[in-house]
Amino acid sequence: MTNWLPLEADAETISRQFPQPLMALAEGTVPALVLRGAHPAADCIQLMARFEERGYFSQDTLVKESQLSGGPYLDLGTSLGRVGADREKFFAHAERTHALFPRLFDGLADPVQTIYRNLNLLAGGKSVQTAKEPDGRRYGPAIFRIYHGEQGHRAHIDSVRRRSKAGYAVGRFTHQFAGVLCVQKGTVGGEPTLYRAKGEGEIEGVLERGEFGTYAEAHDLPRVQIELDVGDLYFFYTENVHEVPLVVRDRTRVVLAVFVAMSPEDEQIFVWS
Ligand SMILES: O=C(O)CCC(=O)C(=O)O
Ligand SMILES: [Fe+2]
Repeated sequence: MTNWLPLEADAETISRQFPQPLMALAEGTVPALVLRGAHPAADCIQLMARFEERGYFSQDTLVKESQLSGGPYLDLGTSLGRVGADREKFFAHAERTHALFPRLFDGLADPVQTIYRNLNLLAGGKSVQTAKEPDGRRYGPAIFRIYHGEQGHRAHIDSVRRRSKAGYAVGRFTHQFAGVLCVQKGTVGGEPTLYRAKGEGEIEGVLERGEFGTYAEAHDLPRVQIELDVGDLYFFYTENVHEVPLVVRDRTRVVLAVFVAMSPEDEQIFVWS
């Protein structure tokens, strides 16, 4: 149990070690795949400057906290969890994100491409694409999450399949993961913690009651904290309990995140936010 450690390597090396790297995450062989320096740090810094210039960090320009999705933190992009209750609104919002992102990244390395390119190398030959419905409507490609001050993300799991979001195509897949690229490193200690515990059975109630911290201590659950530097990218299984601690940050944490869904027997891997 003590050797539940992230695998740190580049995508090619990881896929030589595991023919199906995502299944190694789903089966809990490793808690996370950590790709250091996946995106140029200089481009992350320039992107941050662009955000500040355009006022994207002001509390009023971004989608605000929703208790339903484990906030508080701010989003720049389209969140199925936050907007998906209204399908029309969700797909219209996603189109605006598809229009905005290329303008945002103009002249810089595209961080969405960095995530998709690396995921492709970890896909075990499957085809990676932004999630879409049978009628062709696209989901958001990725989302920036901005953690100011004391913001975080309480212990939770992410599973569209289990939350059965009213008939969304991504609900058909067996396994769900996240990919997270660090755009600005926040205060140390506020980095995500992953637990070796699926959010099912008695743990569901524990999460709902907000008692997971005590439970994890009492059961001595294996856990890892993933410390990221600017440009580092990591992937993990979101059906394991995880959290972004609510520490006091003197530096805002900014990440670009995607969800990823796959089934062993399905040739497609869907990516969305
Ligand atoms: O930011 C992270 O590292 C993880 C965030 C997370 O769990 C989520 O967005 O659902
Ligand atoms: Fe999550």
